[in-house]
Amino acid sequence: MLKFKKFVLLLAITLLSMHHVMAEEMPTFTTGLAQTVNPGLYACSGANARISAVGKIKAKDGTEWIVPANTHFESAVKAADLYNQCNEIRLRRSADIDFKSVPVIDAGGSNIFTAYIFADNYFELYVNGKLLAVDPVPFTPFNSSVIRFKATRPFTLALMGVDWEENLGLGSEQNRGYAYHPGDAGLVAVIKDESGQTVAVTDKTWRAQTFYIAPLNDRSCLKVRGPVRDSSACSMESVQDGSSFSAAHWRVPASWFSPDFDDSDWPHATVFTNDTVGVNNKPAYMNFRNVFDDPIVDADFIWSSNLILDNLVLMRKVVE
Ligand SMILES: [Ca+2]
Ligand SMILES: [Ca+2]
Ligand SMILES: [Ca+2]
Ligand SMILES: [Ca+2]
Repeated sequence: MLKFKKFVLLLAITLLSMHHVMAEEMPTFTTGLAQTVNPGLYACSGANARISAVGKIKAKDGTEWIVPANTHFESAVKAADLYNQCNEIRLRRSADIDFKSVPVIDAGGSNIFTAYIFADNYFELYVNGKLLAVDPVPFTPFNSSVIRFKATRPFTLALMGVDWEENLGLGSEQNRGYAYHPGDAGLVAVIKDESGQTVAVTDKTWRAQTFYIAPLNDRSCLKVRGPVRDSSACSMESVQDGSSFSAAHWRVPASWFSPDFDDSDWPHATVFTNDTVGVNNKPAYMNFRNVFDDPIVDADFIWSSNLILDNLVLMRKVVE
């Protein structure tokens, strides 16, 4: 009898843990446009400025989702600018950085590091579980940032990347003559020590997981196998009316940025070329090619597997 009870208990635990894994893997789908909860996180009158609105959308199961992402933009420290048309800061080269004007944020440790980041469109940087700074321009114009911090190796880098959107909840924007053009993403980062030596770059050794995939004109195109969230069979076409399309959402783990978080089942990052991301006409990137395209340690653009449909991507790397 005792043996049987033990068997039933083990069976229950197994089923519960299986259910737990399944629940984490399968997305919740929403349909159509989200309700605007913030009409614009940030006002910029600069060239090519797009409104960085935030929305909320309810799924059929009652769950609510913030799109394109639930960020710390309003409360967090904004990263210092390399190039930001909204602030009229337009450095022409990395040698023009006035390091004394870039605050050193304490992430626990004794060495000073410098992070250079360009994101399409938005990032939040954590070191050792501490949110250091966020991208000062959520959507466009394209900007680039520099962050200094104190840490001791090894330390854990965690980056949230958001491909912002105009059609909230639908992963699309007005672009190239279409009202519902799925925008693309990409993020590049370089970390140097105080001597100027590169200690980390974004590359395929990072882990990257997507938590928001849109637009989906057909939900069945999305293949979820364990931690793999593969939307490569989904249409990425621009359309004039994508208002009835769907989106897939997964809950962001509470401590995803912590050094203790186990990212070992997340897929490795996918790397993308400068041409694919399309930075050749963007001075926020091109003025700092000596940093981002250093021939000795060349940083790659990274993202999860789909540069177009994956819109909220968490990336992690331990710097040994
Ligand atoms: Ca930005
Ligand atoms: Ca996108
Ligand atoms: Ca984009
Ligand atoms: Ca590069």
